[in-house]
Amino acid sequence: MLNVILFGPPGSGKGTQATKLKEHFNLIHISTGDLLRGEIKNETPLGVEAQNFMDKGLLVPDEIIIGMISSKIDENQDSNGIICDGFPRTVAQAEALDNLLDVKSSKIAGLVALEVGEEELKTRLLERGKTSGRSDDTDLATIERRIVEYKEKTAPVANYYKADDKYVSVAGEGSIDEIFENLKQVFEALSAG
Ligand code: B4P
Repeated sequence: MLNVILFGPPGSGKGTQATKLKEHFNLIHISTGDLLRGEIKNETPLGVEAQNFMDKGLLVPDEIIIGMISSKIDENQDSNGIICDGFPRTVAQAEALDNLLDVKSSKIAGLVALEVGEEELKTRLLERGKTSGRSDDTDLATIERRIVEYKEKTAPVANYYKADDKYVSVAGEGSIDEIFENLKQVFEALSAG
């Protein structure tokens, strides 16, 4: 199985590129952001709780995310592999993901980090906020809070995978197609082992 984490700060293009990569490599795309927005739309208890955090630009508590990922991985046991988009976002989530895959005798092949400068992130998210209806994209202070959360809680996840020699960095600025071509090469190398 080819299980890859697509990693990077908010607005770095994880969701955009995961959609293209899943088609090309026939993988399952699991996005915790999309799952949470689905729960919010359906007004479930989980969604109501998550929205409080997301609207403030904060990460949703690990217990909620780990439960959600666990059921998604169970549903997709027979796939060629998984693109993890938007998780793990904390070291606790990374450890939980390793344990979930271990039970299925599977593992993460690599973490692929999209590198994008902070000004570009803010521009992209504010631009998306004009049309997305996402409350976390419309307010600059909330976007800045998300970037701080990333630096404090999510960036350390890269070190967790660096220690295992599973970290690959890719430039995330440029055209969507250019970045996709570079990512394809990285995924091919990971799939060749
Ligand atoms: P997510 O839904 O994961 O999304 P994201 O960080 O906003 O963005 P992504 O990097 O996927 O960017 P995209 O491709 O869309 O998180 C939202 C919130 O959910 C979090 O703040 C948190 O509260 C919560 N959450 C989610 N997962 C969690 C977890 N595991 N633990 C705790 N909390 C969690 O691209 C952004 C924009 O840029 C788009 O408009 C796109 O068109 C544009 N773009 C992309 N590539 C471009 C390029 N090359 N050039 C120009 N524009 C580009």
